[in-house]
Formats: sequence, C-alpha cells, structure tokens
Amino acid sequence: MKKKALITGITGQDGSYLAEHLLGLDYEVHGIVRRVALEQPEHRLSRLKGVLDKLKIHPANLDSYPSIFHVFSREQYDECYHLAAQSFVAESFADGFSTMSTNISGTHYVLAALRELQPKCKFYFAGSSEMFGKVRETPQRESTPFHPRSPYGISKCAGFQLAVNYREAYGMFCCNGILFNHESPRRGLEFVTRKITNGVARIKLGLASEVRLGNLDAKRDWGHARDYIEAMHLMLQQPAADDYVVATGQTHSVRDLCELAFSEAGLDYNKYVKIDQSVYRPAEVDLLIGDASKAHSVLKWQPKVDFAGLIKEMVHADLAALASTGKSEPVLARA
Ligand code: GDR
Repeated sequence: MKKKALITGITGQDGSYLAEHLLGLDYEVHGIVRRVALEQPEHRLSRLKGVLDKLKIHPANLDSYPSIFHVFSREQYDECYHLAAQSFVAESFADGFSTMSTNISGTHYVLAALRELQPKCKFYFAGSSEMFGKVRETPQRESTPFHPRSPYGISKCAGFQLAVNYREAYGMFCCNGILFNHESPRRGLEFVTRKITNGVARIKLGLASEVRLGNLDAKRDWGHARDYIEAMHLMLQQPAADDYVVATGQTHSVRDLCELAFSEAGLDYNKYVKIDQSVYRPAEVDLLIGDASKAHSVLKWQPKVDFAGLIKEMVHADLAALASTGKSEPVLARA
C-alpha cells in the first residue's frame, strides 16, 4: 500500500520540493490549494509544473473550518504537512490581523479536523527560527526560550504550542520543525536572498541599476530548502513525535550575502546596493544561528548545500531565467 500524504501550502517553495521528494519515495501526494490559485495555474502553480499531473489537488481555504473539515472527510492520510501560512515577516507588521488569523486559526482548524476525523494521521507543523526573535542564547536549540519580534513570530509560537498541546492532550503524533531560513531559486521575490539574486541578474543584464535594501547587518543562518524538506519527512518517520531545530549552524549578514551574490556575477555590491529606510522593520531579529545537533543525531539529517553553494545556484538560476524571458515576476511594494 502506498503511503498517502497531504500538504497544505503545496504551491510554495517548500511544498513543491516536498511534493517532489514524497513522489520520489512512492507516496500518493495530495495538496490543498486556494481556489483563487487554481484560477491562475500558470502563475500560482508554476513551482509544481514538473509534477502537477501526479498530484491530487483539493481546493480549500485555511480561513474556513468547514472547508478544511471537508478535505479530511474525503480521504484518509498517513501524514499531513502543514506548511501553508502568511510567511513574510514584513507583511505581518503591515497586517498583523490577517497573519494571526491565517497562521493561528488555520493551524488550529487543521489540527481540530484531524483530531475529529483521523487522529492517527501524523502531523508536521512548520515552526520557525523567528520564534527565537530577540535571542536568549546563541546558538539557538530546541530548549531556547521563545521571544518573537513580529506578529508572524507570535503566530508561529501559537502554532507550535497548538501542536504540542494536541500531542500532549490527545496523544496525536504532532511534530514541530523549527526551521531556520531556507532558500532556493524557487524563493519568492519578497525575501532578501531572492530579492538580491534577482537584482544581481537584472543589473547584470542591464534591466536595473540598483537594489534597494533595509538592514544589511541582520544575520541569518541560511540553508537550502531542498535539504530542509528532507528533515520534515524524517521527523514523521520516528517512533515518537518531537520537535527539532533544522539549521546549518553557520551565520552570515545580509551584507555578506550581497558581497557574494554580486561577486558571483563579477559586480561590486557597493556600487548597486542602496539603503531604503522604508524596508527596515519596526522590530528586528538581529542574529540567528541554529544548533541542529538533535536533528543530526536522531534524524541522521545533514544539510548538503552550504551558503556559498546556495547563493551561487540562485544567482545563476536568476541569470538563466531572465536571459531566456527578459522579464521577472512582480515584486511586492513592501519587499
Ligand atoms: P526572514 O526573511 O524575515 O528572516 O524570515 P527575509 O528574507 O524577509 O529577511 C531576512 C533579513 O534580511 C533583512 N533585510 C531585508 N529583508 C527583505 N525581505 N527585504 C529587504 O529589502 C531587506 N533588507 C534587509 C530583514 O530585515 C531580515 O533581517 C524568513 C521567512 O521565510 C519566514 O517565513 C521564516 O519563518 C524565516 O525566514 C525562518
């Protein structure tokens, strides 16, 4: 019997890599997609284009409990990966209410429907290093206290605690991944890595003359999304449900990222990066560096791609994509 998995957020960076990974392991893969996305398949389902015909897609909306309940009432799943969220931290300052509602209630609806209809289904929640926020210790590990610095971070703390509570109160197999930043050529243009690598490609090809950024001193632990989705899957294969930090253990500043990305295209970032005060956040997470020892020892998980390899892949993917089409996706005004 094939294992059956459901992915919320299957159209995103992580969802698309996870779908490919699970198909490769001979899973039957289902995904929840908003109806609005189904109406614009070329744009919204673009990351799934290589595997779309192998997936079963269910239209549903995380803001509606009946719509989530309906999905789980139709098929039984072995595993559910809850990745769907409003995931852009800056946007959560602009509209904290929708971020809270989608991220907290959406998670609660999925857990409540699972409890009601298929309590044996294993559940993964996409927690985040943003939960550590104003860090209490460095590097951050599973036992580090949370101190979120944004509505997004607060919403992820709530989702994390919901998963823990369903595990403890109802004995459900609920795992939290505490994933540090993870990127790839499939990253949305609003996130700083892709904003920079796309900007480098645009400048190199004469389509732009600058990239406008905020805080260059912020430090992040950046890994490759394709490596991180493997850790999600491994968590659900363990004998007991638990929470795991997933990180590379290396930290770099946004400035280091600029230097590397521009030099990959033979450019000097000092000439092209402009500081834009409007991109600064009202409260910043200054330094993130993860200690993934538990994932190494229990899950036998190791990242394969380092920071330099990641940025190189992203710059060259953006150069190739822009050279072939001459145009890129629209960028959010606030990004
Ligand atoms: P982050 O990712 O907030 O860490 O959350 P993002 O790439 O948006 O920001 C990283 C850091 O770069 C600084 N920065 C800028 N950021 C953006 N987006 N645009 C800019 O122009 C810019 N200039 C400087 C930011 O201030 C910040 O310090 C990501 C998301 O994927 C979350 O959903 C996820 O949970 C965490 O990573 C782990």
